[in-house]
Amino acid sequence: MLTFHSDDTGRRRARTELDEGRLVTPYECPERVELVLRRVHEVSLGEVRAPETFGLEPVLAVHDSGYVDFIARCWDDWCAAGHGGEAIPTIWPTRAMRDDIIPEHIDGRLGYYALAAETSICEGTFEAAMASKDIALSAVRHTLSSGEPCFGLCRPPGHHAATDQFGGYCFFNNAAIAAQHALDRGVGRVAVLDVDFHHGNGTQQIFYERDDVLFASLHGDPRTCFPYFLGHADETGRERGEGFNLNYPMAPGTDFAAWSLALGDALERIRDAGCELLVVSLGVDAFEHDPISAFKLTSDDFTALGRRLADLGLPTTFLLEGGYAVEEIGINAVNVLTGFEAAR
Ligand code: Q9C
Ligand code: ZN
Repeated sequence: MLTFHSDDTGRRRARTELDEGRLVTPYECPERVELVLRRVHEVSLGEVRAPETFGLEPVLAVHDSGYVDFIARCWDDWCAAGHGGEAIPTIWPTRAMRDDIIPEHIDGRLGYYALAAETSICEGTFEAAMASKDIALSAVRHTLSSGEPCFGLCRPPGHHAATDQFGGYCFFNNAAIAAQHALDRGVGRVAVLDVDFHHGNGTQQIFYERDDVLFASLHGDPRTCFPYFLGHADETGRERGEGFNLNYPMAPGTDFAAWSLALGDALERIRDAGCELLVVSLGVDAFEHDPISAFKLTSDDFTALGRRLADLGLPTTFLLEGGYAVEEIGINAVNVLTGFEAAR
């Protein structure tokens, strides 16, 4: 299987993440990509190629232009304001305030465009996010042109990024950008299957009123898990999108036996919907030893997941999302890919 990778993903090297009341070294770190890449080589998965560059047009197809502009300028504006640390939001347009006037000051803009406070913006963040979406676009283009599966070693991840919000370590929604690109190139319907431990709130929001993308997400129940405010089972889509959003929230402690029942249901619905392309939001933080997640999947379960995905028989693009057990991230992500290859 072909892998797309770029060293530019390493241009985001944040020093801070607000975690449990302390500033810690971010879980979402450049080493994640290095270790997955090492594993790709170890198992001889296949060729590793640099992405093409696609510019902002495919980003603007799913994100708000004011938001994209904010991500591009945030770091410079933060520095120009004389702020010494990394950019962390401290105020939001909450229920008791107005959200119809976008502030001018960077502190206000940061809160307007942020969905959470753990994702510090630092030098190189925009450049890394650009590389990440170029990887996703290159991967999906390869799948479309060849019919072959492809792996996009995306970083930063994307599935929490909404039309006009960043957070949960995500800036541009790589899977949504790739899915939209496929639609724009003539694919009739795309399935985005999100197996990351966390609900893909951004992908859900972007496609919520549409029937050309079927979004299915298996995740920790938002009653107790990030992102807390989206991902319940009764969110099934709106208007023509009704029935094209499928959430499978599961309790902390869920193991592969229970998780794979939800997977089976999602795969059946993807099959029934007549999707022509599968984009997998491949987070591997459902792993039993992930430091910030609560499911109990083993490394072998990820191989089994890959085999199950191959059963669909669809052209498939895998895009890396989360996964923070740095020791095992390469094994777990690549196990999905080798399981898929072995079964197709
Ligand atoms: N104490 C992805 O997996 N909450 N994002 C972290 C740590 C944010 C995860 C809390 C988790 C975001 C792409
Ligand atoms: Zn996650």
